[in-house]
Amino acid sequence: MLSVAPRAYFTLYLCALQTIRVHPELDGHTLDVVHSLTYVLITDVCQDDWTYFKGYCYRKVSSCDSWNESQQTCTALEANLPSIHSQEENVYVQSLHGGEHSWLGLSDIKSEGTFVWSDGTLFDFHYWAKHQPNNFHNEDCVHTLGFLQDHTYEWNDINCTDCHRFTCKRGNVPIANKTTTILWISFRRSKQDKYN
Ligand SMILES: [Ca+2]
Ligand SMILES: [Ca+2]
Repeated sequence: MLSVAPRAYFTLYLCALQTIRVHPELDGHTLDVVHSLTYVLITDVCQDDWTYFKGYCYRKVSSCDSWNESQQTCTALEANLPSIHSQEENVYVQSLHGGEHSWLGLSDIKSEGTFVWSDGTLFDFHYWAKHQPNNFHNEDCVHTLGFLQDHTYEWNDINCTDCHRFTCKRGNVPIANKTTTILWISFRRSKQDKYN
C-alpha cells in the first residue's frame, strides 16, 4: 500500500490518459507497457464529518443526550455508539471530545452485570475506573471519564438518562472495495516513425 499522497498518483493517471488523447506529439507512438498498482484512498474512506481510525469511521456529536437517544441518533446514521477494543481506540475516541465525558456503546440494561456492546461486537476490552462498575442506584450505561480533572481515560457505569455527548462508530469499512488501479504508462515509437 502506498503511504504517500494517493490523490497525486490518481491525478497523474488522469493527466496521462488526457495526454494520450489530445497531445499531437504522441501521434505515431504506441502504448507499450502498462503496469498496475493498487492502493487505498484513505482520505475517501469516510464521508464528510467522519474521521477514519483503523478500519472504522467515527463521528463526534458534541451536544448531549441520553444513552438511548444517542444510540438512536447513531442508528439513524447507520452506525452505533462506539465499542472499544483496545487502549489505542479508547484514547482515540475520548480525544475526539477533548477529554470531556462521552457515552460508549456499552450497557448492562438487559442483564444486570453482563455488559454488551450495542454494535454486537465481542466484549474483549474494558478500562473501568477504580471501584467501577458499581451499579450505584441501578446504573446500566457506560460513559468515559475523559482525561480532564485527573482522569486517565477510565470508564464508569452511570444512569442511562444522564446527558452526555457521544460518538457514532461505523464499520467495518470495506477497504478492499476502496481500491483503485493506477496505470503506469510508457511509449515506444512505431516502426514508421523512427528517427533517421
Ligand atoms: Ca448495572
Ligand atoms: Ca458507577
